[in-house]
Amino acid sequence: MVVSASKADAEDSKQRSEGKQPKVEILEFQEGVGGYQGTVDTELWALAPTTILDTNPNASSDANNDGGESQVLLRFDSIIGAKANQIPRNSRIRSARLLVSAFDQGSTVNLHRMLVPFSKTATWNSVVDGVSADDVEASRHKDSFTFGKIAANTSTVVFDVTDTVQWWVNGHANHGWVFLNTGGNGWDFYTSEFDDFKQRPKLIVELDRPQVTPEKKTP
Ligand SMILES: [Ca+2]
Ligand SMILES: [Ca+2]
Ligand SMILES: [Ca+2]
Repeated sequence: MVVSASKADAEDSKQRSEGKQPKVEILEFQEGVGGYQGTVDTELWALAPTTILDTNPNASSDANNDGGESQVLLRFDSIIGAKANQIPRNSRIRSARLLVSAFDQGSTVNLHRMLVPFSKTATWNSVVDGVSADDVEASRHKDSFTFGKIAANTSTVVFDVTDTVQWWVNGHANHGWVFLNTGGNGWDFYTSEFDDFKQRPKLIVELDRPQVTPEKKTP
């Protein structure tokens, strides 16, 4: 593993020195803005275990939402590819930030990378008792977390998701994230169905788009 990794690094830097200077670029993904459509976000609630909550304009993560846990799933589809407004494979991700517009103060919420697919119709039961951060359904590792205290009115909360976006660009499947609340004070934000486009979840990615031809696939 170490040998192949360092070999890949060597090839990478060789390619970079031979190629042109990479161009820094910023791509933004927000439902209904700039033609982007591909956000999937929904709440799973243990007390409404078969109810599809995808079309709600807001979602809550809460370890104790009236007696049952609420979790939020969020994914941006079609963000990686060869089109001009997509992140090309082999890009270097300088930074990736997930912004959500929160409107309710809550307990600390952790953001975990999802490891299995989910659909718009996901429910608490369809993913079998909600999502567990067990390295099977979602990563144990937290990408980022909230600090709980936000203003009572709407407030943008930023999550650093650089490592996860780089992981996807490197070839792993993008299954989005799950927001898991550590306590019983629900933390709510606006979803991609919210009327005001500006308050919908937004992914901002700063990247180096390689200007060289993609390297040959290794067998
Ligand atoms: Ca939704
Ligand atoms: Ca589960
Ligand atoms: Ca609250």
